[in-house]
Amino acid sequence: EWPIGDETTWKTALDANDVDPEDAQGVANTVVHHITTSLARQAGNMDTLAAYQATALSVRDQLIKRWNETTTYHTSRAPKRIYYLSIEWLIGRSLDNAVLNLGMRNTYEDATRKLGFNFEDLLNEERDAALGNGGLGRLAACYIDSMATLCLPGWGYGLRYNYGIFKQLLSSTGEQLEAPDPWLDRENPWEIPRLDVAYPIRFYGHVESVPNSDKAVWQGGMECLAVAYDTPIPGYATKNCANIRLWSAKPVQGFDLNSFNAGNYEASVQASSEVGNITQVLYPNDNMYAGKLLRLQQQYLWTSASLQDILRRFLKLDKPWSQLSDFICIQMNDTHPTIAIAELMRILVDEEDVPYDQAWKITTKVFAYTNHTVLPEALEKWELSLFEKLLPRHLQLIYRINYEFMGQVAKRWPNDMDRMRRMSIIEEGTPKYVRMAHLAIVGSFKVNGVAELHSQLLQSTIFRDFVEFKGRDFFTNVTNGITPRRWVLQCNPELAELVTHTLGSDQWLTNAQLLRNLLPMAEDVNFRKAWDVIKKNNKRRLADVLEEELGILVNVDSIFACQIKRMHEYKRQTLNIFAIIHRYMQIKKATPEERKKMQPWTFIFAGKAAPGYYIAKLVIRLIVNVGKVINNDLDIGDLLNVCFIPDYSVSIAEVLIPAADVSVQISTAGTEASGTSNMKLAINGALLLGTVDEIAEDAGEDQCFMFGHLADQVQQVRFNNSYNPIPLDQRSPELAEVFKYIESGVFGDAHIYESLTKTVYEHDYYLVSNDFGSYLAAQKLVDDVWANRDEWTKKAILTAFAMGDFSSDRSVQDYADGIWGVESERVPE
Ligand code: 8GP
Repeated sequence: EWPIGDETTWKTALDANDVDPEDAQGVANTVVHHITTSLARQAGNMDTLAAYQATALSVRDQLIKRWNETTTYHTSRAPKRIYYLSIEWLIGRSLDNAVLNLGMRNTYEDATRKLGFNFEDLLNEERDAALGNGGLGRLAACYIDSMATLCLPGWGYGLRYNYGIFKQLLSSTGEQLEAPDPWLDRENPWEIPRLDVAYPIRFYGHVESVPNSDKAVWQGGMECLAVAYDTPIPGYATKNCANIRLWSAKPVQGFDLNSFNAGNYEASVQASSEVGNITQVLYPNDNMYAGKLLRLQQQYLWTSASLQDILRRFLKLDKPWSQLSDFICIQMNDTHPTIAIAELMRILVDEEDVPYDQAWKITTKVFAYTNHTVLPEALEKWELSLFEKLLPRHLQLIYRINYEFMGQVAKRWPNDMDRMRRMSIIEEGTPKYVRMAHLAIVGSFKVNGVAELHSQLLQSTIFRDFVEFKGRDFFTNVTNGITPRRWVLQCNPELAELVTHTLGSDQWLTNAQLLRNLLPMAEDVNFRKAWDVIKKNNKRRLADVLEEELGILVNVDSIFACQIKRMHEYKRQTLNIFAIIHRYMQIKKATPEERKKMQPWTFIFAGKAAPGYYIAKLVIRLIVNVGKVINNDLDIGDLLNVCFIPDYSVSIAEVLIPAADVSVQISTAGTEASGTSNMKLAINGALLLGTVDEIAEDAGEDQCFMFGHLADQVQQVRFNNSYNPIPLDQRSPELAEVFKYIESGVFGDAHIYESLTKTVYEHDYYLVSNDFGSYLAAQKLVDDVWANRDEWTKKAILTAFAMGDFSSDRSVQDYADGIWGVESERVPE
């Protein structure tokens, strides 16, 4: 029975709407339709921005149809669903990716050309959705692409920040300046506001216990709403479309009625703008915990709204709570959503009348936690007093969780007070803290690291006690991955075409292991030629950008060595820039004959420093100023260039990565959980110059240039640096020379860099001096191989085509099989 109105009218209208534009004319029709309706423009009055917007809206129509079909299909099938909770989604641009995944790239290109526009120009009108800092946020974006492509019934949940990661500007003296990124100013064609999907969120207030029960009543404080905005994510070669639901904070009412009545109009408006603050801005820290109240508000608003949404969907199934984990799994991307564990307990116990013990059984079958770092400064721990003020009921529940947990620990290890102190969710001391990683472990059924070595280190260091408590099987590894759709097909179309042509099909895009079939092509002269042409084209494209944007002319026949990632001491951009200075000194000293034998390099850096991270910002300043001297030194010809590309973003990465010859991955051994730029660079044929890296196993150590102390040596070296220090000129005479050169003022006032060099002169926690000599030696090996370009190309091909394991499809399938227990639900054609 048709619910409302006349059935024939409805069905005819639905059918009429259901036409998929199949050819360029059909697509052009939809674009023009949006120009004249959605944009309210005269057809003749168009610029590229308007053309981009109309094109995006036309693509969005396609996505929404698929989104609807997927939702309807999954609702009818009622499968187990996976929800991926990530506080960051570093999506980048969507238009190119969407038309590629829809298989409509050519049609859209044709259609817009016929309408008088160059498709590339339209693509460049789009602003990046930069709702993330770095690896963790981009990982979430790759994973949702894979979830859609693998047809998994899954959604992502996050926050709709009005301001994404800051724009990085450089002052004339090379200092990083931060400007806001109001990415929504131009409207975001990819989002669907769901103003009807809104959940109440409470902060502060007080708790009243209910006698003779586990329950409590949390009331008062401040209430606001979390409103949903959806971003459809199309899978590749499937109708399935996943969703990222982002929450925006809104006041419950437009104004506070009390102040309104009192005639205090200003105060009433102010109250609502305070609420709006919650989702205003992304915190710009990467691998560094800041402990701000607003951040905890963000975390709670996001996880509470997501849980309410997830449970509402579950409740429609009419199943008992005991079956919750048969229908849902929640993956926590780091500890940021860990408060969800206490929130689920609160909902079950306080609102759904589930007894505490039963609620705990249900809760601990639902959550899984991914750890992304062993760095202690990145582990979240909230000051207890702040936590208690904002979320009083949650703290009570955490106390109870911890009480029961400590009881179990005491039972296994009686009188081991030290162990209890180490493992407790509450860190004793002044002040006290709530340790989110401990809560995440205690409340989850599975915990994983993001690379083999990282997962091992987790178990042998920061989570060691928990391994003894939970057993080895509780901890697992899921090595990170990247989507070959964006990171080959979209960013390197010529390489993608070569691969598809040689393999005779594009199936490698959904089964990246097929790339291995191309390994023998390393021996094929013609293939190598084709490969070199593509690399050269990509290098030219980047060189044009460097000339246009930075005014730096680079030698496209030089080795393009890219270190593109957040600025961080552990990532050791320092090691790289010091080695560049060393190279410059060598060139300056060399005779013309010797110079002829030297290989030309172009070092490319890009990355943001957290605004409050003084040393990281100083490193940027040094790189920029070294670049100025070297790039302007006519004497050295084109043997060396140094570029710092400001405002690194997903879009800039898409230009840099296909052009790289060398992938610089030189963080202190054991500090980088996984790294993902390494995977993108390798699959595009850059050779790995690095300390430990899991991809070296697949590529083969022969293909890579590895150097430096290993993870298990780091502690000892650190100890020696601090307690049995040897003067720098003995630890590394080369580095001591470099420092003297800096101190001589060649790169500007030497005092500026004192606090940076001091970190090395003194404790050198990151082993810059200890690894310097072997880093130089590894670069020498790079020089030698570059001198034999045929050998180089072979290595590049062998590296790229061994990268199948690092597809995010493999990672996500590992999660689905090993942790989530969800299966593919492909929407029928
Ligand atoms: C990063 C890790 O540093 C990197 O090794 C790993 O590949 C990546 O996560 C994905 O697993 N960590 C972060 O991006 C991070 O801690 N971000 C903070 C802002 C939360």
